[in-house]
Amino acid sequence: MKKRCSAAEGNPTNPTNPTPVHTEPIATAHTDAPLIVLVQPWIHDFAAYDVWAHPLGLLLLAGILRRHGYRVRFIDCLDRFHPEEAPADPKARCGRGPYRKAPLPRPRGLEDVPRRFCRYGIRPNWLQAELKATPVPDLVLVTSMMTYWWTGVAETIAAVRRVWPEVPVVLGGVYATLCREHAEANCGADRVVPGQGERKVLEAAAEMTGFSSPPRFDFEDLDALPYPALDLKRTLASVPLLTSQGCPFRCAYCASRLLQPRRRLRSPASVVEEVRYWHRDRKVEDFALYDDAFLVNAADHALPLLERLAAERLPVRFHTPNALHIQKMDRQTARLLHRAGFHTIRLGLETDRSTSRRDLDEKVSEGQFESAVRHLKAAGFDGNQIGVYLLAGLPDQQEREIVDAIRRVRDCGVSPILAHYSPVPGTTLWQKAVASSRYDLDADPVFTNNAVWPCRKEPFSWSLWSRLKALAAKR
Ligand code: B12
Repeated sequence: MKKRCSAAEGNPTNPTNPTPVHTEPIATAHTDAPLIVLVQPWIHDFAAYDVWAHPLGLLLLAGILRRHGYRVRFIDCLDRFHPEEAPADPKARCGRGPYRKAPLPRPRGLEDVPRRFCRYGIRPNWLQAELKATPVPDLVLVTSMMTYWWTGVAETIAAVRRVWPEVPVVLGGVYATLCREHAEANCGADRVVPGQGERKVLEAAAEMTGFSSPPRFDFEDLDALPYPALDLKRTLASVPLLTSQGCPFRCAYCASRLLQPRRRLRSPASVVEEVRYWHRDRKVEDFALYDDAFLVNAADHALPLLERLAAERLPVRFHTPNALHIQKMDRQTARLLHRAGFHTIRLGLETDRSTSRRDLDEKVSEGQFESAVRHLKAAGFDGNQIGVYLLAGLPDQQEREIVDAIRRVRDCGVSPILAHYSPVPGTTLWQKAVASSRYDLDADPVFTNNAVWPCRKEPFSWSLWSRLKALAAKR
């Protein structure tokens, strides 16, 4: 393999210069530096909708690679604002909306599901044209999210290989972490790198391109990392924020601890600086928090951060598509969320069970949900700004339990949002899910797709789903 110049030789950025790296997201790479193409793959699913979704992990890695002297390009198979699309009204370019979709045959074993299975994202010939228009890179990095989207990942990698057969492809992300062996056997990548990628991506890139670039910052310090390279997106309709990583709760259905094993916090000052940056330089007005546990350790984290955001008085909106912890929602927190400009609030009630809840989680106890909603409303939030996630399709879950939970949420004047349960390997609930499924969940992650109600035995009643959906949507 060709030995490249090192970043220290070739990159005009002086590594000893203390300029804050995260405020310099524009490439400074030498033209001889390796080119890395980062790819967000297609989604294959029965339903998919963009809810402030960004490949945050992948773009974080792009930022890190760029800081280390690599040249980076980003190809987004989910780009809703692709130049080949009919031009949208600029005002309609918001952070939520439908992806383009095209029907596909249902995956083997799911032929009986009475719903359309689709590829979500850009047309294959648009991807091919973009690949052909890009100089042949030294390395391709592909990310992955939901485990059951793996066929979309495999299709994307195959498309990349058709244009660049000689270029090594590395796969990482949520699916690669939770189903490493499956990914190694089925996705067509040269290498699968599980786990958090900040340091590992540099090691893999160095090994696969022969370019040496010593680490430029302490990967343990979240404030030292560059901002995610969101500037590589053609349209930046919103920005995802990760103010903390990990979650101390050990909920039986959740994979957080497998993906982000340690709880780590960014400093409030660095988060505010990042918000200011995207708003000032890219005119972004919508910010989505991706934290698993934003309100945990609130006295040291969320509260001082919210105070600072409120003091900034920026004309921006914050959204929490990943739910907030109900038990942490007190009067002060609710008021600060409102003053700081939070616009969309999602709470994780998950289930209405009280006595047997401990098998699932210890997130909510008696009365806490109603009190959280009271605090939010007293702080100034309108009922329709507050959505409450309810898990539907847990092993052994009865219809009655979901109906009661929907009613309980509606009685508080806020909106129930049914979140279909997707069993995740490695979580406490996995074996129970396997035992309760009509599919062989261990055989193929596509069977864990939440749209197929994987934890129900035959005969499965699709009309039950329609009834629950209608009940949740009722005004
Ligand atoms: C934010 C989030 C969302 C956001 C959207 C995020 C998005 N990009 O689309 C919202 C709230 C909308 C969402 C929705 C859903 N989500 Co979600 N979500 C998350 C969450 C909390 C964080 C993901 C994230 O961005 N993390 C931060 C970034 C920095 O990490 P990362 O992407 O993993 O990247 C790191 C590594 O993976 C690696 N890496 C990534 N790419 C690559 C590439 C290479 C080459 C390498 C080397 C490394 C590498 O390095 C990165 C840095 O360390 C995860 C849980 C978690 N803690 O990860 C659940 C999670 C992914 N979601 C999950 C689920 C189930 C859902 C829903 C289906 C929930 C529902 N029932 O409705 C929906 C479906 C969304 C849809 N579009 O259809 C599950 C996935 C389960 C599964 N079977 O795969 C998770 C794991 C939560 C859980 N239940 O345990 N989600």
